[in-house]
Amino acid sequence: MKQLITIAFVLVSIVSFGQKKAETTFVVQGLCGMCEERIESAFDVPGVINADWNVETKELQVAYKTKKLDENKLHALAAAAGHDTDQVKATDEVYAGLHGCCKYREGASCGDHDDHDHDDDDRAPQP
Ligand SMILES: [Cu+2]
Repeated sequence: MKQLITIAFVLVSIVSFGQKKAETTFVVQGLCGMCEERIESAFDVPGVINADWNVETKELQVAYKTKKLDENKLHALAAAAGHDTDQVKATDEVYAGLHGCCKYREGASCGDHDDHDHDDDDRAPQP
């Protein structure tokens, strides 16, 4: 019985020791599937466990290791890719490099029409 308690205690310690992860959700401006890909690949860095941006709500959900990253850095990652967050704005230079239909500041719209020609979801080679 005593042994069992010891084992349980050790397990709890291991679990809480491993909990150097955190999850956060914040708003990242963007418009379409291209934005989603751009935003999520911006979070393809060491320390990020998972990043998921929702085109409808503009909310980015990030699971990250607190040892490597903090919330400020996460906001900076989105801004570096050209997407404003509620805390950090992208520089005009980076923003200018976005695809025309991704210019969220001007209220551009990508998804509203069916014939948009940047359907790179499957990364098919362009002729
Ligand atoms: Cu876009």
